[in-house]
Amino acid sequence: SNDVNVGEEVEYTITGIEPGAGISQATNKALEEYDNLEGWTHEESSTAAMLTELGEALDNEEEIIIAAWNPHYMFAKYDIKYIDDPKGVYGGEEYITTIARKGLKEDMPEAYEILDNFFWEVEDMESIMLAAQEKDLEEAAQDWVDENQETVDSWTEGVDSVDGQDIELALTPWDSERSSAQVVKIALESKGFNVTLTPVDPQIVFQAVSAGDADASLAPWMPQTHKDFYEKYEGEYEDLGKNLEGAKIGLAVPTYMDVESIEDLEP
Ligand code: PBE
Repeated sequence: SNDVNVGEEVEYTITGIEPGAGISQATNKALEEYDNLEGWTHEESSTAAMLTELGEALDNEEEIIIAAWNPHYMFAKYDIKYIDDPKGVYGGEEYITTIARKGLKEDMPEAYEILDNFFWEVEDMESIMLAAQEKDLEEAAQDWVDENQETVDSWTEGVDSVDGQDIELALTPWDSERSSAQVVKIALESKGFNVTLTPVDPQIVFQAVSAGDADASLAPWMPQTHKDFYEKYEGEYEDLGKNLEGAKIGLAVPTYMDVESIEDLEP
């Protein structure tokens, strides 16, 4: 409400996540672009720490402003809402895209085809992330594959098997990307591949695939979240197209907070 200064309540701090995340870059930009955020601090730490702080704030009905995104279980588990971003620093609807090193199509056409075919829905990814709250994410991914064999078959159908070819996928450390990588690992293994998953920062995903150190990645969020990295390495990798639509990043607050827009935050 208007008699409470939200800025003061949250100590003029936005609770962020890992410094290497695209959303952290966006939050740094927001602090520059919104005049009313002058003097505010972006506290970067980790996703786990942010979620802990969010849970504690909700338990105590305290105010908090977090860096948020979906697909993620945070919107199912906690009563939170995105706030408006009239300057569009966090973009609008995001998609996740698949990139491959140059030459993969010629070197490993079977893997290329599976990667090219891979596409799933927000609900698919989220069901693994939710199940992974109570078991290993690897196990949750295997369960999802078992229950969605037709979808997985549609990615591998007509693709020849190989005899133990090695393939390395670079991913980012968030559960969304751990889920997609794990599911595609299982699909590739069903066709005889030996799959290594390498979690790195978003920038390193692009660097590794561009250098040919990794064969492919399912992790880039576009058109905004990883735009700077995408453009920095553009032309040095191949974009195979969307593997998921309907993602989003932004700032979020508990629903009991009377804040609708970043512009509502007082300097
Ligand atoms: N995320 C989840 C990542 C990409 C996937 C939104 C936290 C990021 O900001 O880079």
